[in-house]
Amino acid sequence: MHLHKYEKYWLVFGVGSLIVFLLITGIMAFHNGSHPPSAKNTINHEKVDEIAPFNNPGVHKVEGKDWDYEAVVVASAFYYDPPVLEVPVGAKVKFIATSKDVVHGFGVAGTNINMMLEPGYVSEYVTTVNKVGEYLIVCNEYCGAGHAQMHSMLKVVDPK
Ligand SMILES: [Cu+2]
Repeated sequence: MHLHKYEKYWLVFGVGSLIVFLLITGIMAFHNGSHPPSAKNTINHEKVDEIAPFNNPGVHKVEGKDWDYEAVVVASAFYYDPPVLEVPVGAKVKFIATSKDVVHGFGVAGTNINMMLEPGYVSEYVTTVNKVGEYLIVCNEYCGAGHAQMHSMLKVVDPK
């Protein structure tokens, strides 16, 4: 079979991109531990307010874990509880979030924090935010009429 020179280039480019994308996905999943919400961590979405840790949303200092703070967030149409999260710069933070009604997003602009919050499931992400500033948290999953107004704020502060 004869392949034109440019056709070969495109084939190499296409297969090469596929391999690169699979490598990125593999590294993100197995090395950086970035996973979609696991079916193992479920919650009764009608009783979110009564179930720990969601009965006490906000940022909490924790001891004896691989992270320093837990930021607990409850999303519902069309707001986040709490409306503002404040964490010290450089701290390792575990974001723990869920939804009380429909699918919401939890995207922190300017960082790599981006989770889908599904009713009945708990989404978690551990990261360190190394830059002081105010980061807009937006809902990036269309959730209804108030979707565009659904946002909150992550404040990364210097404790000194
Ligand atoms: Cu939304």
